[in-house]
Amino acid sequence: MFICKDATGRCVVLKQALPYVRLVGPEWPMTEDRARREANTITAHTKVSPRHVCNLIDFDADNHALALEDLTDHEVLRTRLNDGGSHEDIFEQLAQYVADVAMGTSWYGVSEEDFRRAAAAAINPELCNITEDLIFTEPFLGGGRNEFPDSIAPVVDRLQADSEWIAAGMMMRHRFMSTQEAHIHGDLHTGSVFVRGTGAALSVKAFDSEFAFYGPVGFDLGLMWANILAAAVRAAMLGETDRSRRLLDAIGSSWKSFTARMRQNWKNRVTPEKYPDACLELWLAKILDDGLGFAGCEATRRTVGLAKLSDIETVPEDKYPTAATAMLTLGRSLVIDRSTRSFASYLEEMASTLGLH
Ligand code: SR1
Repeated sequence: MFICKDATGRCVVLKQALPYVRLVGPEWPMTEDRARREANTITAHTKVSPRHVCNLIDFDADNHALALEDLTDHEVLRTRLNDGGSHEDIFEQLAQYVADVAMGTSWYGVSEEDFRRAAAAAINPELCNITEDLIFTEPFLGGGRNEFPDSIAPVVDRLQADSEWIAAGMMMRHRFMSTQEAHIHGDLHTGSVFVRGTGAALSVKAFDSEFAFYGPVGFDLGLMWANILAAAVRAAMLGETDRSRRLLDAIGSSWKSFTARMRQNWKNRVTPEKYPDACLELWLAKILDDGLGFAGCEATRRTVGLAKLSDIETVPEDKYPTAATAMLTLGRSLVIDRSTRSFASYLEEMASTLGLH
């Protein structure tokens, strides 16, 4: 990333894809074509959700570089949450972004032929492969890049000996790999969102969409929910019980915001003669089921796998085992029990696990 300013103070941010995974280094080579895929995603998302996307100013294909809108007056959402800042309306707005992308890039938002062409152009095998390994394979089956302290090893060992949980996780993996609903962001955690201000001045912008592809809409919601959960766990560990409760409430209110926006967007579907209103309700039920399951996978992965969360990693040392165990216990419930449980019961379980009653 390069922040480039001219003498008058005008600024663009240049983001260049390296030929390897930045988090790990040159020993993990990675296609630079991910820059082009990210540029395409920003262009597609800007069409349907201009308010919630970091704008693309230009793309240099030869150098795999994006010129992006200057958002240096924003902060990363995770940083704000870790510092105890306001989350009011942020997740509700992110849910609107997910809904606008879900409807605007799906079979319902474009012609079937256009959908197929766009989905083919957005294929992202290498980055999907990272997600499949890091979120769906290694945390469930063990090994790979997993790493966690001895203090939680007994909990992880128990999970990885739990055949019911493993089977349910592998079904989430399969769902991720085989579902082509819309051009999803693909990595919508709180480190992929810039925010500025509060109230009427709030600005919320998703960025870093290099993992985007045509996949299950519930994946974006699920990642967001697991990351809200991590922020709530952190707040509870710091003794901020009211704040923790309000963060958990944001999971419920983001779902409300998502469904309200989907119902609004549904009125503009391109082929209403094919899709009666009942189709939307069935789709929403599927998205919720997926979202909860993916949230469970993300909660687990961010606790035992590569790319952990500062929310959890930086709680006071004596609270870490409780925080990590809460992520793992709730992660397990979200993955295995969905067919027999209501959304409300999950929110209840999260609150009681964090001692918020
Ligand atoms: C190797 S990249 C590790 C993680 O960082 C990204 O933000 C994705 O979540 C990915 O899984």
